[in-house]
Amino acid sequence: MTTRETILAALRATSSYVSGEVLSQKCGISRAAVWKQIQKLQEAGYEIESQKGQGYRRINGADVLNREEIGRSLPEGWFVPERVFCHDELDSTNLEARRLILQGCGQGTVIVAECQTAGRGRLGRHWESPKGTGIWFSVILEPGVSLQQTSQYSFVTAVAVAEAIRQTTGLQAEVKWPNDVLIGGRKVCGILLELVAEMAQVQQLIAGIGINANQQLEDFPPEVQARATSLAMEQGHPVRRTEILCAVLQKLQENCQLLEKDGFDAIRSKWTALSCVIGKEIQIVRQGNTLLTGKAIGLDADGALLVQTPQGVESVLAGDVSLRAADGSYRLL
Ligand code: BTX
Repeated sequence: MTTRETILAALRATSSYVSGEVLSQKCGISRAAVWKQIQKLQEAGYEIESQKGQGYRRINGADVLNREEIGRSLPEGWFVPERVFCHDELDSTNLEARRLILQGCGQGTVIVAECQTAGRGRLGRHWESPKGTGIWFSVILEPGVSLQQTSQYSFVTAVAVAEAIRQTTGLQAEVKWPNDVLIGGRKVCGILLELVAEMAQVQQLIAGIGINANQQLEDFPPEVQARATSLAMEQGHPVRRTEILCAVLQKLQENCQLLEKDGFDAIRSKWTALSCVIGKEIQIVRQGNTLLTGKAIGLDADGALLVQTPQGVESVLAGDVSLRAADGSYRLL
């Protein structure tokens, strides 16, 4: 164990104070050196209280997204601490994933950033990723599938996030085609799936996931406020980001394995049960234009949304969904 790990383990073991003397003995360093380590931990985001004559105490479980914290709760299987890369700031975790793929990183690599300066949404849109409040991360997958099958992984990812949120918070997370996760009709998570392919064979998939965890309404820019929410806003108290992140990784692994074992039908039925779109009157909008209006009735085998229109059933592969409100207007979620 490093000095830092020894100090953290000693502080984690109790809710009361641990004296500087005890820590200095455990680590085999001076009390002044202990104090320096404590300061570094505080700078890294750990809330540690120091009290003259008593020592040091952790105020609460740290909400720090680092390899050490994440490594303690990583699900077994694909993920190992050595392949979890945490950054204070990145342009985009999906771009970093591409760079790591070029360096040879593969399945189960996780890239996390406390903030993104160029967080990306779908269709070239921007994703707000302020510091310290969200869970902005990408996971590299190597499913060995054809180009046509990749869209299935958008649904796998959305199901994994919704299930993880439900399991860790009890909140009624729902999925919206193609792959947003909503609570109470507001977006709590966006997913950007990108692929690295050669000769029609997918080499890697990058599942980019942005979960609004501890923001308050005023933390969102005005144009996003009406359509966004966070887990903390819904729960009324902050959430532990590490716990949510690790639950998503676990569900992602489980659902990828389910897809491989039982095929897309298994994911499709989970997605349909979690969906806030199926059975509803909707419009499909693309670049501000309404493409069609009808009732969402299901997903086809490629993940296209099936919409019953007066002319017959249409299958939609791309676009945004607006839901019909009680007053007959359509609201883009
Ligand atoms: P999207 O195109 O469906 O959503 C983007 C739209 O959502 C924006 O135009 C804006 O209206 C709204 N929006 C922007 N930021 C937020 C936010 N924080 N919460 C709610 N609504 C917002 C969804 O794209 C895909 C987003 C993926 C983000 C992850 S973060 C980790 C990874 N790295 C990266 O660059 N992107 C992904």
